[in-house]
Amino acid sequence: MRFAGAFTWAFAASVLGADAFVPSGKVPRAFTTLSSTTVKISEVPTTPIPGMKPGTSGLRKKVEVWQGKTGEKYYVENFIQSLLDTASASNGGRVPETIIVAGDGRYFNDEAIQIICCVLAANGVKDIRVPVAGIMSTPAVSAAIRASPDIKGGIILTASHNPGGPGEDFGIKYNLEYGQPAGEDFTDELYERSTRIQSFKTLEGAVDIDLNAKVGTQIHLTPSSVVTIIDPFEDYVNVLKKCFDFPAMSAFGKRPEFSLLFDGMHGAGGPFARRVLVEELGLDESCLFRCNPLPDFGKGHPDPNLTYAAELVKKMGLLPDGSADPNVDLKQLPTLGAANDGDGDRNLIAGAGCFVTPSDSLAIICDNWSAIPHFAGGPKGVARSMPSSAALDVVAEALGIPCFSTPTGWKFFGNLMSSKELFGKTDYTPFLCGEESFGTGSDHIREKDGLWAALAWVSILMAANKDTPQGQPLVSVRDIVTRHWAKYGRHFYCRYDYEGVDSNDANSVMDLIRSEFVAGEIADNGDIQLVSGEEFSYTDPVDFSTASKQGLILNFTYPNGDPARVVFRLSGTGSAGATIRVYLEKYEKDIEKHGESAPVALKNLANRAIELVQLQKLTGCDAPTVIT
Ligand code: VG1
Ligand code: CO
Repeated sequence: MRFAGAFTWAFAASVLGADAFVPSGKVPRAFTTLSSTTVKISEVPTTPIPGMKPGTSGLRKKVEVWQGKTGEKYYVENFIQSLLDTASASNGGRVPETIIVAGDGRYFNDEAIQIICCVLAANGVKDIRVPVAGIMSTPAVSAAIRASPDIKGGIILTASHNPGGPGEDFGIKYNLEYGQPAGEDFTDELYERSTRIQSFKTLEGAVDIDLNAKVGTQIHLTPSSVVTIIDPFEDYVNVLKKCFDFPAMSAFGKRPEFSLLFDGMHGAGGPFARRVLVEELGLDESCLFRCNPLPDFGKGHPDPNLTYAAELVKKMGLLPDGSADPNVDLKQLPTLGAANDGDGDRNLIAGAGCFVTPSDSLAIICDNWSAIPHFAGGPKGVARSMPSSAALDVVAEALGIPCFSTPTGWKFFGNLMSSKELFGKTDYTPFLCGEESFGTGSDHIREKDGLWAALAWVSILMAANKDTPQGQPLVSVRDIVTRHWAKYGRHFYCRYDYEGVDSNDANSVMDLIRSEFVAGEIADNGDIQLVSGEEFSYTDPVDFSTASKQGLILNFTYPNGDPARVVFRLSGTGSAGATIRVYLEKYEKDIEKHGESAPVALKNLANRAIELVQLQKLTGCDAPTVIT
C-alpha cells in the first residue's frame, strides 16, 4: 500500500477551519525528521492513456478519471511521470531538484499529493515542499516559487473554477521556475510523452506523509528525497506587502464608513484572505464569507461571476444581471465586495449596488495606478486577453504606454512580464494585465491574483477618499466607475456561455463562422451590420512563438455608426463536452446612456450574432447557461 494511513480530505477541511492557520512566524518550527518504513523504488509498467492534453490552464478531468475508477489505472502516475520527464528534458536531462506540490483542497487533493510525492521521490526529486494541509492558492504557489531560487517548478492540484467533489472535476497545473504557468511548448511535449509512456517510477511500501505536521517537519521518503512541510503564507504575504501600503490600508479599514465582504467560495483563497484582511489589516472577522476550504466547495460552483457568486451578488444589492436592485438601501451594504474562485486566482469586484465588470476593473486599476505603490511611476506596459473589452486600451492610450492583446490564458502574459528579466529585452514592468474571465494581476507574481485585485480596489477607494471627512459618506465604487465611464466612455460588455454542448455541434458553429464570415464574402445589410470577420492568432512579441485559432471575431456597426464586436471561442478548461463562449462588446460615448444594464444594452447584438452563426439550430441550445 503506497500511502497506508494517509491523511484524508475530511481532516484537511477541519484543519482549515476557523483557527487552523496560525500566522507564519508564530508557528513553532518543528524540524522533526520522520522516516517512512522500508520503501523501495519500483518501475511499474504502464500503457499510454489518451486525452492527457492540458488546455487553457492545466489538465482537467472528472475526479473518477484521476482516481483510476473509469478503467484507466495509474492516471495520476502517468501524467506526473510525463510531466517530470518533460521538466527534466528542459533541464538538460536532469530531474528538477526542488518542486512544490500544493492544491486547492478539493476532493482527492490529499490522496493525489501522496501519489505525486511518491512518483517525484522515486524519480530522484530531492526536495519536495508541501504546504500545511496540502492547501495553497495558485497565486501563493507562484509567489513561493519566485521567492526561492531553489524551487524549479510547482505542481498545483486544482480544476480552478470548476466544481469539486465526487462526480466533479480535479485537475493539475504546472508552473515553471519563475512562477509562470507552463507554456504550450511544455504542455505539448508533456502530451506527446503521455502518448508513448511505458512505465513510471514510484515507491513501494508504507509511505505516509502527515500533511498536518508542523511547518518545518521533514519526512524522508528515500535516503535522498525529503518532503518538507512549509508555511503557505509567508512568501505571498511578503509580496503583497511590497505591492500595497498595509499600514495605510489598515487605518482606512478602521473607518466606520468602510466595510468589506470577501467571499472565498470555500476555495483555497479563503485562508489567505483571513491572513491578510483579518490578521494583517485588522478587519473584523465578519468580513469573511465562506473562507473555509471545503473539498466540494459546499456543493457550489467556485466561479466568481454573476451566476455562481449569486449570494455575494445579492448581498451587494445587485440583481442577477448585475444591475442595482432598486428595492435595497445601498447605505446598509458593504462598501466593497470581492470573491475568489477555487484556487484563489480569480476575482469578482462589486460595490454597493454596482457590479464592476472585470474588463472595467482592469481599466480602472490602470487609470488609478497612483493609488497602488507597486505601480510607482506608472505601469510601463499593460495587456489583456483578446476577448476582454477595449476599456484598458483607451486608458493605455491616454497614458501613452503599450497595450498588448494576447490569447486567452495567463501563460501568454508571462513573457511580457519577464521580457527584461529573462530575455534582456524591453522592460514592461511594472506591468498590469487581466482577462474578462475575472482574472486580474501584475508582475508581482506570474499568475492572476484574486486577493491582489481586492486589495487594489481597497487602495483605489482609500485614495479616492483621502479628503473625505470622517463621518461623511465615502466616494463609492459606483462613483469611481461612473466617473471612469464619463471620462473614457463605456465599453458595454457581457459574456454568454453555452455549457455542456456536444463537441461536434460546437465545432460546426466555429466552422460555419470560419467558412462564411472569415473566409467568405460578407454582404450584410442587417440593422446591426456585420462588417468583417477574422480569426485571432498571436505572435509573442518577446520570443516570437505563435498561437493560432485563438478566437473568431465578428465586427459590427450600429446604424448610428457605433462599433461593436462579438467573439466566439471554445473553452479550454472543461472536463467533458464543449462550452461555447460568446463575448459581446459595444462602445458608448454618450454619458446619458451609461446607466443601462449591460445585458439589456447588448441584447440586440447578441440576438443578431447568435442568429447569424445559427447557434440554436446547430447546437439545440435555446439559451446560455451563464450570462456574466
Ligand atoms: C478560462 C478563461 C480564461 C482563464 C482560464 C483559466 O479559460 O476564459 O480567461 O485564463 O479559464 O482560469 P477557457 O479556455 O475555459 O475560456 V482558472 O482560474 O480556471 O485557472
Ligand atoms: Co482559478
